[in-house]
Amino acid sequence: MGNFINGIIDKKINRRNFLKASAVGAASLALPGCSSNTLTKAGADASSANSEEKWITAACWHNCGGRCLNKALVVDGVVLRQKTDDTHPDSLQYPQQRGCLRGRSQRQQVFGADRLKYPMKRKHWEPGGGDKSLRGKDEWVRISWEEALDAVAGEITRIYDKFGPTSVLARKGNATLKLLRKKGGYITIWDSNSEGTYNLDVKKLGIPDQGYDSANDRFDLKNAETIVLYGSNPAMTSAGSPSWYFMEAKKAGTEFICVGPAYTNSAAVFDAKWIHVRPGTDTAFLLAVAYTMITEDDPIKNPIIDWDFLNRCTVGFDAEHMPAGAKLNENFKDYVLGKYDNQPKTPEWATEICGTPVEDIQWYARKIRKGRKVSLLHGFAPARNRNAENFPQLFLTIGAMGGHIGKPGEATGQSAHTNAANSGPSLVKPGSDGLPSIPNPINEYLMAPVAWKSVLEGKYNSVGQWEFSKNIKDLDIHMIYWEDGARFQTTPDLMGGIEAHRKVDFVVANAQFLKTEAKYADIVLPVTTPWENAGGGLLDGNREILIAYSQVTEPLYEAKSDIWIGKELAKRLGFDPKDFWPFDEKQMFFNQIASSKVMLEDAKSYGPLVTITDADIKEWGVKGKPQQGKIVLKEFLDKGIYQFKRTEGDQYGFICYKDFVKDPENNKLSSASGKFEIYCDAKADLVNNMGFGPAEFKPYANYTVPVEGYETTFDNFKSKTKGEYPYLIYNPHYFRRSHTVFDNVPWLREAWTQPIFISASDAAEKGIKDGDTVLIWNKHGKVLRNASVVETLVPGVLALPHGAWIDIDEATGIDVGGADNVLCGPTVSGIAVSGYNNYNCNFKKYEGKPLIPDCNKPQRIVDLK
Ligand SMILES: Nc1nc2c(c(=O)[nH]1)N[C@H]1C(S)=C(S)[C@@H](COP(=O)(O)OP(=O)(O)OC[C@H]3O[C@@H](n4cnc5c(=O)[nH]c(N)nc54)[C@H](O)[C@@H]3O)O[C@H]1N2
Ligand SMILES: Nc1nc2c(c(=O)[nH]1)N[C@H]1C(S)=C(S)[C@@H](COP(=O)(O)OP(=O)(O)OC[C@H]3O[C@@H](n4cnc5c(=O)[nH]c(N)nc54)[C@H](O)[C@@H]3O)O[C@H]1N2
Ligand SMILES: [Mo]
Repeated sequence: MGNFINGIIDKKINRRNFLKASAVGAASLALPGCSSNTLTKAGADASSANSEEKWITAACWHNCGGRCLNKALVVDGVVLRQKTDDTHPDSLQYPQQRGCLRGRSQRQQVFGADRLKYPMKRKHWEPGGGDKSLRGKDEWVRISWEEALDAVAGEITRIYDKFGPTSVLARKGNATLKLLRKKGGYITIWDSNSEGTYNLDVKKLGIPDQGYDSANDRFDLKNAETIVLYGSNPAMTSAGSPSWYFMEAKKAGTEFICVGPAYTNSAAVFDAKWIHVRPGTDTAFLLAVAYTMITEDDPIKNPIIDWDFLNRCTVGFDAEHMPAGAKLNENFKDYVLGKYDNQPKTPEWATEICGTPVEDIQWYARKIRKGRKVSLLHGFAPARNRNAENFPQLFLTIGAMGGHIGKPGEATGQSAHTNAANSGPSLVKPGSDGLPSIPNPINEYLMAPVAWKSVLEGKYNSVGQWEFSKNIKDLDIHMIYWEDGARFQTTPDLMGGIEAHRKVDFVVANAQFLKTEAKYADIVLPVTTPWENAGGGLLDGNREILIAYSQVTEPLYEAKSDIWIGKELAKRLGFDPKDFWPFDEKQMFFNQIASSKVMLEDAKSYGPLVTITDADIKEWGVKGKPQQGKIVLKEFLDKGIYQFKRTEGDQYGFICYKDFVKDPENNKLSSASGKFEIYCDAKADLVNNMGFGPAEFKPYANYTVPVEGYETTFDNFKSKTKGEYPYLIYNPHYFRRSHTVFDNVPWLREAWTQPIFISASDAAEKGIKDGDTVLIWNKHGKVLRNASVVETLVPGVLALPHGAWIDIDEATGIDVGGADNVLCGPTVSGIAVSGYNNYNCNFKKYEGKPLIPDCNKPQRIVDLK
């Protein structure tokens, strides 16, 4: 039986495969820009005495929820080995920033056989499009940079002249896209991605922007009797030290509860009690928790609700606490008790939806009662669902009912990504490169899940960003420019996206690999990775660190930086590159370092981080002024990191909302009332006015049936007749990759498969065994994956790891890569959230040709004609 931790079926890293993979890595080192005897050096003579050896801090730049120190051993220009943080001894107070297998495999990514070597165009492309239906399946032809840049500039000019800036769609990137902004701008895509419905301007509820840093810092964890990890899986999704911090609390006696559809790695590591909740049904679960708290509470005999907290710090809980000027004469408590819809939100009502046993709902409600020290920590996964618009407010409401806010050991807030287990303002902050900012003059957004539908239909709902009101406009996209990111692959409705890509006149991508954006483009411009970039750069991560990386290798093959491409295109578009890049990369890096900040002893203000002397400025040949900081420039670059020294009990500890909870009148929150808004007209108006979904969101957290979610797996929910797509499916973020990055790396493919996780009972019903090839499909698309049959998943729910590269078999139309967004479609409601975790599907054992293991599948390497 497979296991949920890594989906390993029967695949072990064997010595033969390891050597094979290493050989690919070594062979790929024989590149222009590296010394000619690279292969011999890498293969046989690594420790030769007269070689020049140097450990260089190498960027580990991915959006993986960690930020670790990565060093590369460079011998005569060749990377031989990697290591991680050994700049100081490891301790809990002052931990090393250690990398994971992904970071440690990075040389297989940077020097991968799949790196794009030359500018290229698809064979049947011609200005205006050529045969557009061939996008994604045409042959590639090598072209010169001259030809590529002329062609791209030609199409940009033609399309802007003929159709204007609103005919251009672009997303993510700050080099070549600057030119498009100067040309008049472009329409972009707005995506709720990481934070889901925490993007609905939760400041109006009194929560910090997007919910970030709303819990306490790491030294406070063990003050909790109970830590709830709510839809959060730091052991998989927050690399670095967060799991260690939680483990210390565990050792100190803190009990852990994990809430969600799977018994996660984190639940296993912290030996948590697992509360089963189907994905996308948290509102039902939490309403029943509220019902239990309300009906069991007796201020004298059985105090569960913290009435003092509700009185002082919130508005809208009940009829006695309504905010001034409330538009609706309804309150949360009476809603929960069923006063308005004759449906009390009992555990028996909820269990039909969320699947949580009644006694577990009650157990949870009693656990988080007033007076116990409870930290309620949420990830954003429960907010990445259709109809999860009430999750932020409801999670807050429950925390407030128990009074678990703003005290040692008590928190109600976010714990995920780089600030998992450790909330608080940054103690060290990266500076700015000092380049002039060139804003996009067009303030138009396609909402991500319906972006491709909009392109195909020629109409979109222009709600703006933070303006939010329905406004249908015409849309006529002629060109797509992909610079950074993988925003075609990572946006819902990939199949619609392919159609949209085959409709427009021109698609261009800057790319390191044949990422999906490049695969479906007409012209692909090969770009460098941060290991090749002249100058170097800074990377921030958790609140205590700032990493400074340097160039590890010369640019590979003909790859160029995005900035170089930007400058070359600028000339061809009649702009002066100096207007965009008035100085070089070295000066940019210097500016970043010089303007980096560190928190001062008063634990409020910031001062310069790095000490810079006149001699440094001279040596670098840059413009700047000397300054006094906390670390000298050379040491910063040699170590590659500045790590703020914390000690327990220091002045940098953080208890979110502490001042507010002590004295609400003099420390108002961001909401209109200055308090936590359990009733908030602004929230309801904002969600309902966007025009994406049924206007049924109330000013308090109410239950709404999702447009796609658990209920829609039935034809008839009342009689429990299942529908055409009777399963829920969600996308855990996954060890093998950072989103789409590393998907092609052989070592990581061996370490982790890309399975479909299926519960043992569902698999048994369908006669599916571990490792069988399974077809998963819905009305949006079809994918094939091998089954990993697990006991750790709620029945009726499948888990498809996020980020695998789409790989359409053109004969069958089936994606054999297992891409999440083939199945996650354009169904929207509310704020048009990207609902990655509650869509519907069906599955069966595949009768066609079985899949070969990913690690035996050829990498996506371009065969240039
Ligand atoms: N290895 C790796 N790490 C990553 C990333 C990556 O791609 N790979 N991506 C990074 C990024 S950008 C982000 S945003 C974070 C995401 O970090 P997380 O949000 O922690 O990651 P997820 O795996 O989406 O969700 C965590 C767990 O929540 C549970 N869950 C899913 N849906 C629901 C739901 O509807 N309700 C409840 N109660 N629980 C649910 C599942 O058990 C899931 O395993 O990860 C970061 N870290
Ligand atoms: N179905 C589904 N979809 C999801 C999610 C989900 O859970 N389910 N999760 C969502 C979340 S939380 C997030 S944060 C997004 C992430 O979405 P993206 O940000 O689109 O994903 P990444 O794979 O991190 O994109 C990195 C890409 O940028 C390229 N790149 C890196 N550096 C450079 C550079 O210097 N120049 C250029 N030109 N390119 C560069 C890399 O090669 C890689 O292709 O995905 C979202 N999409
Ligand atoms: Mo994310």
